[in-house]
Amino acid sequence: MNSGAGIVDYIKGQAAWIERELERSIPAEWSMPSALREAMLYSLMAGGKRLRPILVLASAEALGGNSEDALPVALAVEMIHTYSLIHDDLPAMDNDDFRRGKPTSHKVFGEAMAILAGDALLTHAFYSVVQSARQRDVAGDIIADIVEELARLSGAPGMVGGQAADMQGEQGVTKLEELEYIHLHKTSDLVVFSVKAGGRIAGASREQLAALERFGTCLGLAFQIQDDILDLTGDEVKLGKPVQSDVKQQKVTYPYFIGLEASQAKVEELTREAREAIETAGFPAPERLLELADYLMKRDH
Ligand code: GRG
Repeated sequence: MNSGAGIVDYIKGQAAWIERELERSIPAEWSMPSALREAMLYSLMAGGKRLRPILVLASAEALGGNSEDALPVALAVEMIHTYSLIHDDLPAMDNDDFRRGKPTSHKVFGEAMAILAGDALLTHAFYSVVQSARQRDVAGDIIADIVEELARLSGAPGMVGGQAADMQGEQGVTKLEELEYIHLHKTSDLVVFSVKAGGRIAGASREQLAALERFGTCLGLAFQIQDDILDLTGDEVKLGKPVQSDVKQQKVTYPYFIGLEASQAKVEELTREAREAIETAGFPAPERLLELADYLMKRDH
């Protein structure tokens, strides 16, 4: 799909496909309270970069696989990401009123329904992955590996653990290693899942999966540091030292520890390392993955 397009058109095309499929991903014949369906769809369809599902598809393509076969897993990772955002925005966590330019789920549907919409998206993600084993030409043991990895990387040793560490860290992250732990789990783990799952669908070998894991880890960390940089660049920034000493007012981010310029250099270094993991692994069609890594490093939103 979109094989001749530039990377921006590729992203737009894949995001549009993903959005069409997300919109019809909750079976119309399933009986459920209409407010729950509405709340699930409200957040699923609220926009967003669709980075993780695009990575699933691009990774399958990189190994010569069929992106149609990877689609249910791509939708699943976006469902997990969306649930995490709904819960992250709740008063008990970040207490945000807006997400992607729209009122957050709990502002529109109330806290209880927002929690339930998140729960329902989490479980629906696993439904989507398993259903694909039945409907498409993907072997059951590959699906079992994907389900196992999705549970691990989105769960306690993965994204949820990263979020828990972040919550505890609000009392004061004092070391860069602590921040890196949070970033690696809160952000990188779903990116790692995405690229490995796409690879698994395309029949990746153990070595190819190891290359994808390295790629995803570096890319996820680079993405998060870039996010930290973009958070700051609107503010007054003093290069090379903590922007403010008061951690209650100043979010403890990568630039907080090493400054803006060193953070930018770190994003470039991680992107190089991510590229190298793929370039040395001899994938049949790595171009889109490599272009995505470069695109994310240069993004400004
Ligand atoms: C509540 C279990 C639980 C987890 C929450 C995703 C998350 C973990 C928190 C959101 C806050 C945040 C900045 C997390 C770091 C990961 C990240 C950069 C999320 C935003 O992802 P994007 O930029 O979002 O891909 P869009 O809106 O484009 O989908």
